[in-house]
Amino acid sequence: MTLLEGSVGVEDLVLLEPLEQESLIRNLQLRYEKKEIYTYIGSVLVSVNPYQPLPIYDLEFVTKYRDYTFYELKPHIYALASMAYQSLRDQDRDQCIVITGESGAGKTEASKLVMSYVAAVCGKGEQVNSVKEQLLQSNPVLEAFGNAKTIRNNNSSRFGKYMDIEFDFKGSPLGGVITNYLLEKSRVVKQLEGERNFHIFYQLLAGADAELLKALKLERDPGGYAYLNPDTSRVDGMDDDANFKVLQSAMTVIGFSEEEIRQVLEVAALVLKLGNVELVNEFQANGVPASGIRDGRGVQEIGVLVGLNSVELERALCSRTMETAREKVVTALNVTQAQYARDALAKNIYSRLFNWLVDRINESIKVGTGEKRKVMGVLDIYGFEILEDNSFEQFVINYCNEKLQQVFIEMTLKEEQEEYKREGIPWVKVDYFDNGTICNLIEHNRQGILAMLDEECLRPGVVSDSTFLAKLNQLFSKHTHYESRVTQNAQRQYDHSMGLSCFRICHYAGKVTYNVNSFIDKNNDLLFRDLSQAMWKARHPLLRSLFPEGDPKQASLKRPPTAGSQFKSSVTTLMKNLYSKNPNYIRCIKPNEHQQRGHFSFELVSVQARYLGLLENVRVRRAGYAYRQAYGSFLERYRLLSRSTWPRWSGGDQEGVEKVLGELSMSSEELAFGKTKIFVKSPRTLFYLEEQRRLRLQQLATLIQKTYRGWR
Ligand code: AOV
Ligand code: MG
Repeated sequence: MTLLEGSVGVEDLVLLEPLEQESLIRNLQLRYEKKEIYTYIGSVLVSVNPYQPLPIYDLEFVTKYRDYTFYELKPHIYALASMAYQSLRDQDRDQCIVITGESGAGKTEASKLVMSYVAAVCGKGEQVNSVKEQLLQSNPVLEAFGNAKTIRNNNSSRFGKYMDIEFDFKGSPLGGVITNYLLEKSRVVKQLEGERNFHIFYQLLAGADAELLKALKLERDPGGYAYLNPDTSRVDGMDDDANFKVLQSAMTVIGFSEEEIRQVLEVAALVLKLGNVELVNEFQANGVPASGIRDGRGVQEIGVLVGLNSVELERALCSRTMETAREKVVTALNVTQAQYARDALAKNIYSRLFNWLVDRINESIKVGTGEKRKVMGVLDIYGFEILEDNSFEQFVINYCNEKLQQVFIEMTLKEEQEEYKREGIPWVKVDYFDNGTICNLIEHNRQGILAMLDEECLRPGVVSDSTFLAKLNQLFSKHTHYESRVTQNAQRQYDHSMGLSCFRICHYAGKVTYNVNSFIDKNNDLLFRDLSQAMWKARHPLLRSLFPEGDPKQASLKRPPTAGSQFKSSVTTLMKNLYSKNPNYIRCIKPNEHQQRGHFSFELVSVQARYLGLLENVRVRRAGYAYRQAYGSFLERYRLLSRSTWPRWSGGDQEGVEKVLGELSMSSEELAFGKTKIFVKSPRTLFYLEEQRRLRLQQLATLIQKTYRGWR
């Protein structure tokens, strides 16, 4: 193991001296400049996005990392994947690999590297290979429908993903299960300047042959679609046409029939065409504003495409039926309302299509019951977000990160504790920041912010974002992690700079101000019944199946769960899942804002290091004993420092280590002798050892040279 390579910084941040934010970032920078993008914190892997292809992922590397243990080679994502896989196969411990970091930091690439490594080393044979192929091909499908170009990342995942890969007792893959979280569906109808809609739309327009386009009633030019930003139809280095072929072949490998692929594309086309349905002002006979459709051709084409009565679709878009126990009242929507309804429909169709795709992939890769299996979970999920304007989406994303941090600290400490116990070493108490109160503030069943939001959404009478905020202000005025314009912060001060419609949470990673505008609406996530009923009437089997609640026979008036409570329950399930497994962490960092190779922004990385809690991580890791090593490996490295063990030693490993350290007269407080490992408290001791070793090597080299000369 190489600890101190001088110019490339330390390979393990646990060995950093002095340990501060500044030296930590400098160390990452030093390494990054030498194209060493990976660094450890104990068993945690920190990865800085190189923004260039590095020659470190080919088969040669796979083999190398398969055959060596964790610390014997340079830090690498393969080392982490290898350790996880071996521990799963040989020690029967289920694993999870948690990948976090902000947009563009390299999470998705990391998850693909882990998957491809595992695929390369696990099992052989035709059957096994076809399972591997299906698992790997789920990526291009989910990316086509779930990724988009954003300002921060040309291939940004707009959903969170957790994938369990299941293995048999020998370690050969059997299949898997994918869970997706919170697709950013607002993108379907609107994108920021310089951003794109989901890749699929451009892939379809660029890649479909003329015949398919005609059948889907589409024009090739992306400029003709209201739902696609006009000036950003191309992305540098991205070939939509080629990717469309990749998508089709991936779907085929997974097992989608030609008919299914066709229907999926028809639904995607439907979304594009909905965007072009132009709504205009109309007035009813009594002068009340209503709305209508400017040009009937679009709606007619939609009707033909998915087997819908176009008159009915128009009616569903432009009016709303209110049902009471006794009667049905139809009211006309004005243009704004009708546009809202149209966009809500498009977003709903698309996000349901996405969920359907995930379900359909799962159907193909799922493993039959009965067989006992080992599981490796891979989580690729959005990191902590602080934007200029933070809304409901940031709120739930940051909540998820708060939970992940909690799991992380608890599991890291637990693992330390267990190792000490295994090795028979007394536990040293560690002080750390416990974010339990923040999690509670958000998720408490009755008194959490999410519960308050649900309560507002379900309360009869006039509810609004501001009544929701007023409630929070009242309830949490004394909470140490909650602030708003009308509540005092921990220093008993009012913050007048905060907007009136905002509240602020002091997350573990920093303070975030959320604007409550549209919280209620986003949490409700309701689609007018008229629209779901219209969709259900379509003759298109896939489209129809996406709107089961449109079936009048099914129409119970039961309300679907709110977006917030759905998210909370999926986060809870996720956490349970993670707690049941042995965790492995990959912390991804984005070196600059420009997706540029070779450029390392100190400030930007500092912020991320804070969000990722890296310093805290090193502290926790170092709180007891910074460094531990099996007696054998330790002796192998340092035995040249003692006359008793060099050049020959025939005693036991532990005894040898005792000899070496005894001769160096180390303070006994610095060391603990476990059952199989030696524990070293401070990195300084290790530096000392390394320095002694370097001097000794020099000495030996001179000696050899002299002897050699003497011979001549
Ligand atoms: P993300 O998943 O963390 O962002 P990606 O994994 O999509 O980030 O990485 C962004 C881009 O960085 C990729 O498209 C690659 O061009 C480059 N990149 C990342 N990792 C590597 C690597 N190991 N080697 C070479 N290039 C890399 V987001 O999905 O936006 O949160 O929502
Ligand atoms: Mg991603």
